[in-house]
Amino acid sequence: MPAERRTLDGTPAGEPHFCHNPREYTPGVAAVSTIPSPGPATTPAATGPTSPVPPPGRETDAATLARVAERTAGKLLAPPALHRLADVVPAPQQVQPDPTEDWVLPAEAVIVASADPAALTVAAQLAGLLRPATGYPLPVTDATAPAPVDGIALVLDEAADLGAEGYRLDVTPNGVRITAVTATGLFHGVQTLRQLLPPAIESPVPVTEHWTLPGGTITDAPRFPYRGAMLDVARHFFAVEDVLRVVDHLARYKLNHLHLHLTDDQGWRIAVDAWPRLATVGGATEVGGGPGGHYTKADYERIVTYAAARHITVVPEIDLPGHTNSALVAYPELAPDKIAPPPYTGTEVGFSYVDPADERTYDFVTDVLAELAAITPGPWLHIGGDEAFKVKGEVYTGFVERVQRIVAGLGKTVVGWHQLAPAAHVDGRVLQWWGTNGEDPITVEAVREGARLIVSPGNHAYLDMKYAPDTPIGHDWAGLIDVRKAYDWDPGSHVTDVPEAAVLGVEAPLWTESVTSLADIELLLLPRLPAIAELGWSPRATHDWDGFRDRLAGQGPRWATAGISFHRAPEIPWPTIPSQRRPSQADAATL
Ligand code: TNX
Repeated sequence: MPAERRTLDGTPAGEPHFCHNPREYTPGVAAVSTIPSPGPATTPAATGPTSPVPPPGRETDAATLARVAERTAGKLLAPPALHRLADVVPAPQQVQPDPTEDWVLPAEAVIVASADPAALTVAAQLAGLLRPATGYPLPVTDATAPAPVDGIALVLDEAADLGAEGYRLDVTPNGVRITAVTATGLFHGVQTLRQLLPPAIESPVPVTEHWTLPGGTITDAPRFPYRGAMLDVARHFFAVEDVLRVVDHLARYKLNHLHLHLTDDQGWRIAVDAWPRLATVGGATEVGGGPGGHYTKADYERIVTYAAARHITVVPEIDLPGHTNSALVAYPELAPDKIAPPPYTGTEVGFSYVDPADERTYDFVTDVLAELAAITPGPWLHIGGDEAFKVKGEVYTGFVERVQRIVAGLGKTVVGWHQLAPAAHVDGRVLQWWGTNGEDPITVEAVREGARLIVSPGNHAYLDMKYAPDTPIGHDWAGLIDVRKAYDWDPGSHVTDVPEAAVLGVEAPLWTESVTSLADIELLLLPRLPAIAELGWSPRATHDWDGFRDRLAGQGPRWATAGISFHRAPEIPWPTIPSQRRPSQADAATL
């Protein structure tokens, strides 16, 4: 039967959405059971003393019949799909639902991937995502030309017209097939597949559930190549595990860059062999007087590797020439007066700077950036450049131009806050816009000379802004940012006179002056991160607040099931959410 073309979010006119009727939602997790993980791929009919499991490839007719019967019964028993093919965040480019093509993941499903190490890695990641909740073995095999199987096929196809990150996902009664040109595309397709399964798929323990996938085809690719979030690990230090968990959140929503703000007045967070006191002394402080901390190179490489495995590029930032008090505490020779300032644990900005008139400063910058470049596989080095209030005019631009040359000499592409704009252009330069009114002739001029923009408007994309006056943590200098404010703007036209072609992408920064724990991070990140992710990924034509908030609402039970805390933003029609885990402190504060 030909697929019926629906509206972009897949909603036929007048069709009620389950989120509007929370009572219809029966979370699978309510049925958490202790079913043991099955051993080899079997069906209930094929197990038991009288029905030995035939060796693979030698199934009896009876076993085949039993499998078919079970699948058919499963379909008859299955409740109508709880969500539809279009209930995905970020919204896919194109959705063609076909409810006659639903598929129920059977216990004996296999995952077949193209015989390519990167594709097989994605297949193994998919199996790792699906095994805990299903309890199914989901063996991963390769095939030179994977044919449709009653299972999941991940197919690399160089000839497919899907771009570097796109994918196509087909759900038919034979199973699911994800096709992409690259393993990155397959990985994004897997994130979509995950959201097409019932929320109970997020359960860390086996759950009784019909693992129904809505039938049809999704064809998807991102609007912008750069989609990111920033974590400030300088104002407060966060353990590697916390950062890895943030990486997981990014991956879910198809973000592909993690910007780490590694240095600031309150702490220096990355080990540098040539300047060891940066980490040991400069890293020993944080906002509020806590112990701080720093990443060893091995820690940093762990983050980079974990992110890379999730198709995310780390963008490290060394903020220069301002925001450097912690470096001056460690090495007073870098200070303009050569006197060590006291360690700083407050939240003011703009008072510190490394001496732009001293050659030793450029040795420091070169050593730091060279060591960082050596452990950073991605193309970017972010050099900050914001709020250097005491380094003005030509001294500032001269400093920046020199540092830009150092970055280029290391074979990296320079990124900096948009204050870098008046400095001369260098090849590939990227400016990160963080203004609040979309007007800046100096940035426009830099773009005319070839700079590209990452847009992070303070009043839409800053995740450290409060949602509402009673949000327990966060700032409000750029205004309050509720979910709608985070969602309702357009990165492609936000900065006046900057054409969409010059916009590399979008990033949501999380500054951490008031953020001290993972629960705090999640409170501010979720649910606004998916809003920014959708702006970066989805075609503008899909932009629709009502549709978005319904789809976003569907993420709530997934987070709750996975034990992820989030802000129950009142403008989102959250369905009844299973309370599988005890709410975190942050949740308690905002429920
Ligand atoms: C401005 S945005 C800063 C940061 C602060 C942030 C707090 C930018 C480039 N600089 O130093 O942490 O505001 O919202």
